[in-house]
Amino acid sequence: PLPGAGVVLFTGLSGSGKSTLARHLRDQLVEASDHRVTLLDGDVVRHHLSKGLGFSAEDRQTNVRRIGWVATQIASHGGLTICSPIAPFEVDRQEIAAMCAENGVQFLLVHVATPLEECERRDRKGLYARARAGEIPDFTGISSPYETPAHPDLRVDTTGRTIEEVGTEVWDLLAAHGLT
Ligand code: GGZ
Repeated sequence: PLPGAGVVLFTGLSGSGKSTLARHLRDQLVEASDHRVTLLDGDVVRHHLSKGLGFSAEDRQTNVRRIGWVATQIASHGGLTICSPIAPFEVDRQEIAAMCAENGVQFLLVHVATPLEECERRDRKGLYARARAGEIPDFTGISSPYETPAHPDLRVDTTGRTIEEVGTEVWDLLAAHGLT
């Protein structure tokens, strides 16, 4: 595998802290070593790469596999890609791992395991309240499943912790795999 190349996938519920952790990691990597880092955040991806897709199981699968494919392409040419979709299904996460393996690309899975109660308490965008009210169908954790990753490379819960604290654990994981 190319040194410093890889795919880091943050998976977790809406409001778990995935995007914040992903951005924090990107900033740290750029600052530390000017890594060629690409951030594929859930929100941004859905405005570009996956525009028009919804939240049915099939559309999520398409979304997550597209992210995985792009991330693997970038990494196979020496880049480091950080992705932060919810990626609620084990089979899709495994598909990304398989794509990486086929291309000789390092893959790290980080489960941002902030519990539903905490994500719902934060409800930064008011989406949980709307989902509870039945205004958003197929909402992850409420009316659509989230399959807990069985063997992530790292599991972190952001409840009561700062991004810097949790970020250190993520950084150490990447460092241990030669990605910093
Ligand atoms: C889950 C939804 C939904 C439904 C809109 N279920 O917290 P956010 O707002 O900013 O991030 C969530 C984002 C999830 O998109 P992903 O592409 O990451 O999902 S997946 O990996 O499952 O394809 C949330 C918002 O979109 N959102 N409707 N029904 N999240």
